[in-house]
Amino acid sequence: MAQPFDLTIRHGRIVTGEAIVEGDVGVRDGRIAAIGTDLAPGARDVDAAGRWVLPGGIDSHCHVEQLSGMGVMGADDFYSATVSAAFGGTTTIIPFAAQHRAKAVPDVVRDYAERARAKAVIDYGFHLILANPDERTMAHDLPEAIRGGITSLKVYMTYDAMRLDDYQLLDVLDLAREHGALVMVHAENNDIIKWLAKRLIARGHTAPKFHAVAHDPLAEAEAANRAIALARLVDTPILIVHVAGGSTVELIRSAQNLGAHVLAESCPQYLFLTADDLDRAGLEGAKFCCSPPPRDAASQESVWQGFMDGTLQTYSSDHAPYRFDETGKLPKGDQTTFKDMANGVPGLELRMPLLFSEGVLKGRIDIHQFVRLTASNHADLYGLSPRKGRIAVGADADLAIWNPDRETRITHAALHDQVGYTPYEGKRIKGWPEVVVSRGRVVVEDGQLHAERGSGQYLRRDAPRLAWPLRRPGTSQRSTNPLSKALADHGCLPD
Ligand code: DUC
Ligand code: ZN
Ligand code: ZN
Repeated sequence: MAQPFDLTIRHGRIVTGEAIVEGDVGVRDGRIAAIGTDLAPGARDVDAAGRWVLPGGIDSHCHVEQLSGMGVMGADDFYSATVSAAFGGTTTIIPFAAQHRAKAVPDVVRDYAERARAKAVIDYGFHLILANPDERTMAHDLPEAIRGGITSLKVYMTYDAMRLDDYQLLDVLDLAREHGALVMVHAENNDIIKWLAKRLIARGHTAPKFHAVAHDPLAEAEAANRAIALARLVDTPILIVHVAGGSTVELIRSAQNLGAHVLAESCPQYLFLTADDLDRAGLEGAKFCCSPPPRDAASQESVWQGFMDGTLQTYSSDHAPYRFDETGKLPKGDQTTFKDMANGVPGLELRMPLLFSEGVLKGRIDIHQFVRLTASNHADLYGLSPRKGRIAVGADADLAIWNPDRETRITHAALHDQVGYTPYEGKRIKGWPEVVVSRGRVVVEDGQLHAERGSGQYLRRDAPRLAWPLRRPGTSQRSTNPLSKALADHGCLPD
C-alpha cells in the first residue's frame, strides 16, 4: 500500500497559527496533509524531537540581481540568494523588479521573471519598484502588473535617480487604492541628505561614518510623517520599510493610534548594529552602510518595542549585497567617499537566526511573535495567505526545523551568499534551522543543499489582506482622515 505521506516530521513542537502542538506533520504532494500525534509513517520520516517546527520564513524585502539606482549590480543572483535564504530558514522571498526611469514596466517584470525562473531554489514573488509613473505606466502598465500578481510596489522619497515627488506619490497612492495594491515607502528626505552630505564632503568628512550623519534621523522621520499625511489624505494604506529611528517608530505608533492605515517593517541591522559600527579603521565601516543607517542603542530599543507591541508588522532583511571592492562598496578604491559607496547590507541567511537567538531565546518576543514577524504577517500583507506563512492543513509544506540549543559563532565562511563578508562576523548566537522544507522537498539538511536550480516557483500574489484597526489596548481608533469625506463629497475620492 502506498504511504499516506511523502514526508512525516515526528515529535516536534509545532507552531500552528496561535497554538503549539507537540506531535507530527504529515506532508503529501507538497502540502501539509495532517497535523497530529502518531501519524502514519511517510515515505520519509524526519525526527524533530527537541526541535521547534515553524513555518519557513518569508523575506518580503530583499534586493536580488538588481541594478541599484547608482547602477551597481548586487553580488547575489537568484541562485545564491535563494540558497542563502534557504540555509537561514527562509522558504519564500519577495525581491524587487526594479524599474529605472527609461524602462517600461512590462520589460522590467519580464526580465526579472526570466532570470529568477532559471535560478531560484525556493518560491518567490516580486514587488515592483516604480521610478517613472508616466502616463502609460499609470494608465496601463501598473494596473496590468497588479492584475498579474505583483500586488505591492515600492516608491522612493530619496535617491535622485529613483525618487518620486509628493505629487507623483499622491497619484501612485490613488492608483494603488483603486487597484488594491500595497505601497511600500522608502521614507527619507532627499534634500536634507543632499544638503548635509555636500557640506560634510566639502569639509573633508568623507569616511563611512559620515553616511550616518548625512542620513540624519530627522530626514527619516520627516519623510515618514509626510508619507503618512499623503496616505491619509487619499485614504490608502502604506507600509513604511526599513524603519531605523526611534522617533519614526513613535510617529508610526501615534498615526496608528489615530486610525491611520500605516504598516511598518524593520530589519536586523536596526536591532543589532549602530552608527558606531560605521566608525571603523579605513573604509571598513562601508560594510555597515545602508539607508537609512543603523542609529543608536535607544533606537534599537524602540525598534524592539515596535516589534513587541505590534507597531511594526514585518521583519525583513533588506538584503542588498554589495562586495567590499570596486564592484560595490569601493567604486573609487581608497578614494571612495561615503557618497560613492553602494548602500546596503547582506542579511538573507542570518535574518531569522539573529531574531530567534536575541528575540525568542532571550525572552523579548515569544515564538508566536517570531512566526508573525518572520512569516505569517508577510503572507497576509503581501497576498500569500493561506498558501504560505502558516503551518495549517492545505498550506504549502514550507517548514523549518529549529534546533534551539545549537550555538554558532557567525562567520561569513559558513554562509552561502556571494558578498564576501557579514556585518555580524564573530557574533555568537543560539538556535539554528537545521532542516528546511520547501513545498514538501527537504532542501537543506545536515548543512547540505538538496534543491535544483530553477526548482523555486513564481508566486502570483493576491491582494493584500489587511486587518484594521491595528488593535492597541487603551487607544481610541478614530476615522483615518476626516478630510477624506470632504474629498469624496467633491468627487476627488470614491465614497
Ligand atoms: N537602502 C535602500 O534603499 N535599498 C537597498 C539597501 C539600502 O541600504
Ligand atoms: Zn529602501
Ligand atoms: Zn531595500
